[in-house]
Amino acid sequence: MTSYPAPARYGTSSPDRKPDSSGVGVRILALFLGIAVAILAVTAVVLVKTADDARDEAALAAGSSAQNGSSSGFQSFAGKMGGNAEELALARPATPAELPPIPVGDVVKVKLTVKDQIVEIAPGVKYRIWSFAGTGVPGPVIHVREGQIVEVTITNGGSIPHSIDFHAARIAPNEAFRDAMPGESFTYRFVASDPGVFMYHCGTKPVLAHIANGMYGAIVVDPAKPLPKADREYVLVGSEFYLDRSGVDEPANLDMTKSRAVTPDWATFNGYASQYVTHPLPAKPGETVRFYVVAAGPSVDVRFHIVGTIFDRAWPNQDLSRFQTGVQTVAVPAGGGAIFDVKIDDPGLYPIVNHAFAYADLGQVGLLKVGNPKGGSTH
Ligand SMILES: [Cu+2]
Repeated sequence: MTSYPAPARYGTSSPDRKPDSSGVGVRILALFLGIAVAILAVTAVVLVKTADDARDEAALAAGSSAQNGSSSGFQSFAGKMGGNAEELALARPATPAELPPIPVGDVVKVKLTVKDQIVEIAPGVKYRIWSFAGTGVPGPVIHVREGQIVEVTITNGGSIPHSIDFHAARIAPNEAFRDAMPGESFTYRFVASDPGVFMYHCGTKPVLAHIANGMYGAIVVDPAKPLPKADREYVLVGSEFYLDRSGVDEPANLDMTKSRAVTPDWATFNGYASQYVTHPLPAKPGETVRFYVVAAGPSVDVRFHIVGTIFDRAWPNQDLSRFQTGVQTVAVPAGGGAIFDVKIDDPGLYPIVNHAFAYADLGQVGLLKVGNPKGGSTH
């Protein structure tokens, strides 16, 4: 049987090892160790300092993000309003959200004269838009019935080429959606063959800029076989804005870099941040309220949700062949539309939000005021 020698214990000197007879060696070793420790200590201090700086920067960014709604590194003007923001918001009448009636006749004539305009998109925040009809942003809501002919005349009263692309049309876009030069006017027709709620917008390059500058709107095509009866019908067009300055002292223009990075300063329903918080959309208890929602973007979806209730019916992507029931939130994609029915019995203030809350925070929020409730809203 072979036996192995027990291993030398740690710290005990092996009898084979030459005892360190030179005290000088020990001292040199100690010196080196000392220097190494000092270097490590200095490095540690530097690292801690760097980490602190990074943490400070992160905190700063987070702080400005909370205030400005962006941590992208772009300068954000989110939340920067005129001094008397509350008064300004109250004094400005809300953009009408009610669905307008359907014009009679087989042909519905839609005449749009594009115009450069300065509008307010939030209290005291001015922005230079390219307006589809000289009536601000979004363009007018168009309401027709399935089977009607829509005759569109676009007149370009602006300073650069523009066009109009209807998502409700089945038509060769190179003809119908072509550019109208400044001063030019032309007409095309399409049959409203597909019911639902659709976006229309300028399709001139760069489309991102033309949509970001306010060239969009909604067209509602009622189905030939009507939807279940609704007591009230509202149209909400979601969109976001990218500002090159605050817009408080002088009107802002589009910041194309921010729009490419999808770092908006403001998000709205019907072109003005939080306008239906200041001026809630009314309903009576027990009424069926229908919402036609379009996400115009240019790039942000609307995750449509009403706080405190559940949609009784939802037609995602305006597929009217069926509806979903008991739905909490539906994503309306940028460039898409959806229809929602809600019936609320209890009086109260029910927040209407983009449940991607970054955008609610930037102004894509409103209130449905059912009855005459007491107290303020929660969101
Ligand atoms: Cu345009």
